[in-house]
Amino acid sequence: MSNRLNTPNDLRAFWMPFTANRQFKQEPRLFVSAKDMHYQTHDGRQVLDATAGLWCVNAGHCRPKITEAIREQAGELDYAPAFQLGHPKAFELANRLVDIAPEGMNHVLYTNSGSESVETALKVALAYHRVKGNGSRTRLIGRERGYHGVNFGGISVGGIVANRKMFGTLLTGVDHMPHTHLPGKNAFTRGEPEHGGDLATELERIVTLHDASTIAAVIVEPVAGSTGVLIPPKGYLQKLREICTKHGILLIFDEVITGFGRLGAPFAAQYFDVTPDIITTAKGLTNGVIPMGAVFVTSEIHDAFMTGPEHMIEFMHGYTYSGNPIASAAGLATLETYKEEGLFERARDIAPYWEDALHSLKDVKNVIDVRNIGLIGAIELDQIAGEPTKRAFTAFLKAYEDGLLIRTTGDTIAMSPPLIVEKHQIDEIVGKLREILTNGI
Ligand code: PXG
Repeated sequence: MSNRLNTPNDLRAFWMPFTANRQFKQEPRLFVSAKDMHYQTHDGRQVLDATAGLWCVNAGHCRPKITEAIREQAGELDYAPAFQLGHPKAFELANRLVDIAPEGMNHVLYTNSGSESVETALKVALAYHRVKGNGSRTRLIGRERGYHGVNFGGISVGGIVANRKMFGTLLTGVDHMPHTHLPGKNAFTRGEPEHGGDLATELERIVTLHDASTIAAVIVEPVAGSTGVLIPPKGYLQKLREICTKHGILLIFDEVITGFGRLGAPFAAQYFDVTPDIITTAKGLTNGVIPMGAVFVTSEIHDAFMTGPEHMIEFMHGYTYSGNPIASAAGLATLETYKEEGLFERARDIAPYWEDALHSLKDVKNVIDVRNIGLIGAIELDQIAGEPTKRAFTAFLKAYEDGLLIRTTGDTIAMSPPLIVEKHQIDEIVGKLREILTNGI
């Protein structure tokens, strides 16, 4: 294509997601290609990706096996109807997914995003109780500062005020546990914080208030990502599991960012050795390359639906693109890449180096906390008085100019590099951050 432009001639038509549109359009930041750990910008610069895109490109960019699988699938079977028909790769992928899932999570429903995985999980939970004859279990419990995507169920159980306040009354019958962020006690903790495990007992209080017979499910991110990386205090997730089991409440782990090796195990459930009843995933499932999500459920949940006449649809839910052939091919090639290159183990092995490197920033100006787990890290900055988010956003812009991609949320810098990151690249990330935070903002 001879007249291909690297810079579109007009940026106005695209109303960009979760973006300061006016700022962006004055100073656009466009990526035009990527390879392994780097993006290339429209003005010809290399940018080191410390965020795996948006927490999704776990195997690094433009990996040959995944690219080739997509190319081949697009030429062989482009689309197959998802309802009452199928194609082999969707089944094959489900089997490979179940192989790496926690024991007992033997069934998978497909979606196209993390947000849809959350909606699907909440609907499965409600319907499960109903088919079991417990139709009074309709309440959903989330957590303050939780992020579960942007659809109505997700923002209802979510706890990020800015994502909720514009959109009316949301779902009814939702309650929230307190978040677990205790900076006064846990600042600069390496890994799981000591303090705050007892906050799980707040769930008991909520159960007492509403009565267990009205509660369908509790949903949490094992590690809360979008709100600025909140790592579960020691014992917290185990305690949530105990309380849910005791009261017959389903426990949903939203593993959209923790899934597929981010913590050095396939899922956070295995990392923390806590098995929920439902796991939501997306992002790393296809290396972020083709939109796809998957919701894992136990046999107990799946089998509860398999009753009634066999010609009847058991669960009235699904998407046109559930298990889309090209997404399935991308998913299979992604799982093969993770396996062949031992990327989950790699993440586990390099995590201590990552931890040391991040915590070396402890004494840098305006750094008020450093948090880390697996290949996730956060650096919280002191807010500029009266101008929340500005310090971190300035750091983001400076880093981009300096060839480093970071994410910011509030005044926290969040990072989650691809699992192929090398030690010298970790040094580069931390070196650039030190320079920016010391001299740039
Ligand atoms: N659940 C969780 C836990 C997530 O982190 C979603 C659901 C929604 O996924 P979709 O695919 O619908 O966007 C997410 C998404 C960030 C960031 O920088 C995080 C997400 C998305 C974009 C940016 O924190 N998480």
